[in-house]
Amino acid sequence: DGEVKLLTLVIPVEDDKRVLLGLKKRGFGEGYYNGFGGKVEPGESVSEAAARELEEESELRSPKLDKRGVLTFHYDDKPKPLEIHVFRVSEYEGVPAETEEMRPEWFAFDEIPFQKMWADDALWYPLFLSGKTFEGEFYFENTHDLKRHELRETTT
Ligand code: 6U4
Ligand code: NA
Ligand code: NA
Repeated sequence: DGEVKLLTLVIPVEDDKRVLLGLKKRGFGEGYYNGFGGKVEPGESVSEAAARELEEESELRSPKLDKRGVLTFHYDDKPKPLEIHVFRVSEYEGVPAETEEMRPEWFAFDEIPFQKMWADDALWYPLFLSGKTFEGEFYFENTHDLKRHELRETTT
């Protein structure tokens, strides 16, 4: 067990115009729109975990997950920070389907429902959508209140 908990977040992008988000139906972040993802399991690489969670939660399969950023979240009510690896997917097979965890929906880049998402998303999605790579740290209180953050673009 490391000092952080590793998670993945996969955001399908279509024609550089729309993103596929899912309304999370259960668990951590229930009620928020988010990308698809979850915990990295023992024996899995981060990108294997990302591909598995994308398929489990949206029924899409992708041969190409493009790592765009690493975000570290400090929650005052969780023992370890969450280190979330963010991937962009622009090639995939399948049709998005509702699963036990997520109800998928396409959003135009300028209609992303940030008021129904984690507070950090409005800060880093602009970098993600413009094709940049990035890293950041976010500090939350009471699970949902973003108190401070650092965010920077990285060079690939
Ligand atoms: P179970 O219920 O064990 O199957 P699992 O699918 O492994 O869970 P889950 O759904 O709890 O994991 O993972 C949380 C998801 O929420 C990951 O994709 C990361 C994402 N997430 C957590 N905090 C976030 C935040 N502040 N901003 C964000 N995504 C966040 O955009
Ligand atoms: Na999940
Ligand atoms: Na999981």
